[in-house]
Amino acid sequence: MTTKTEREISEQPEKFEKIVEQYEVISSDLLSFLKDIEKFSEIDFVGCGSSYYLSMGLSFHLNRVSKGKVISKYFSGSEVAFGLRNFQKNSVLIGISRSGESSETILALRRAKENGVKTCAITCNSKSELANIADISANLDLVNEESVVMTQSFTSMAFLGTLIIRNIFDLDLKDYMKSVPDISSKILENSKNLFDKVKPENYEHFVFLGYDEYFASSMEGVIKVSETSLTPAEAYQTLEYRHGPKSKVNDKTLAVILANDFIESEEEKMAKEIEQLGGSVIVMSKENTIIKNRLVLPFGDFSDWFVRVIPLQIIGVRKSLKKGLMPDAPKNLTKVVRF
Ligand code: F1P
Repeated sequence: MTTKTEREISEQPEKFEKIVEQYEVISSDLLSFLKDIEKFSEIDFVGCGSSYYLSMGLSFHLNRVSKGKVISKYFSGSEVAFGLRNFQKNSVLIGISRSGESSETILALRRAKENGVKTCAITCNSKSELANIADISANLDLVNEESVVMTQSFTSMAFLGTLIIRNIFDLDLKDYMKSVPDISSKILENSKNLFDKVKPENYEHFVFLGYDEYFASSMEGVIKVSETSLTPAEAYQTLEYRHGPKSKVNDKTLAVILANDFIESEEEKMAKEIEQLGGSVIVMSKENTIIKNRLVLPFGDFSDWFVRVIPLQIIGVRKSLKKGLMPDAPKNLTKVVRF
């Protein structure tokens, strides 16, 4: 019997196709608002849970693609909602929320508005309070996720946000739009083949490693595995792992390294270190690696950061089912956190 979570994971390529088809309409308001981006002092993102790591990934990508022209920060809903952060004059705060009803994210945007900050939203619910509060919102009502655990909503909002960021800086969208649905179908299939061999569900300790956007993907992997399978999982910048955390490596450790083009050779040395300590490693990268277990992708420039979350979603569900848990009914969690 396939769970809702498994179905929603498998539907991601077709959701990405729909986003490509409807991109002009969905993005037009937000795009025209952000187009002359240099006039803003900062473009920041805010969200909770998965939507916080989504905010992190989008912020890293905006800083990268703008080549320093734009300053972008990311915040959790609570740090803005309860006054730990100040607002910069002439900045924009973009709220990220599947439901559009998370109280901390809503409060964050309310505080921003009270301080004269322009507010935007990316949400899967155009009828939500967040969409209503924001000056401008980009709505993905085509994503109607039933599971508590965010999977296709995370990657769909990340894809839309990444498209808009790349569109603002006139990067080639045509090839990118065409490739993302295709590589996500391939990574679903390649993950199944690899995982039938590696059997991630037999491990007890998961480590996800990467930099920048790929660190955000790794953090999303941590909460996916934690929420669905109640199994220890942690994330670090790849080479940070050797500065202490590797002490926990054992033969039940499975590390997944989301390697990037710029320092992949160093990241592979980390992979070898983990294997020498008795752990197992999977490397996601553009090139074939010396590491036996790998998922090869056409990009290593961070533009595929949300696609790399898909194998981590699958690891969480496989582990959950192995433990006899229900991925559709994660322990202690609700679909929306309201107060
Ligand atoms: C944020 C969130 C989810 C989490 C759970 C509780 O929701 O933290 O990431 O999986 O569903 O809410 P949202 O603001 O994106 O709707």
